[in-house]
Amino acid sequence: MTDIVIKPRAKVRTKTERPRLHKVILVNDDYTPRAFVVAVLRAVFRMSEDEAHRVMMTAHLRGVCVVAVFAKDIAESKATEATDLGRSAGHPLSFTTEPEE
Ligand code: TYC
Repeated sequence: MTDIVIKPRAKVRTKTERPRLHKVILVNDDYTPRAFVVAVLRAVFRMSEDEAHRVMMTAHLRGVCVVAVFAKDIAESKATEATDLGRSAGHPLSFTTEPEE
């Protein structure tokens, strides 16, 4: 009987890279009330009133603010949840994600 020989892949990866973390970014707009932004940050990202206020003001003054860093799927679902809360209330509030360097 003839043996079937399966050739190993030419290159075997020896290094396992950690999956990159993703930033959730709060984007400023001219319409969403400040108190609403703070409430969303508190509800979705479990921030204190002070912390949420600082993040909201940073986005308000600088245009964007990094809210938190998570694994990709968690960052994306939190950004979507927070953006949807704004949309449901008729606000253009926007959260985006991007990979960390
Ligand atoms: N700029 C908004 C206002 O003046 C408040 C605001 C802050 C909205 C941060 C979005 O990400 C934001 N009402």
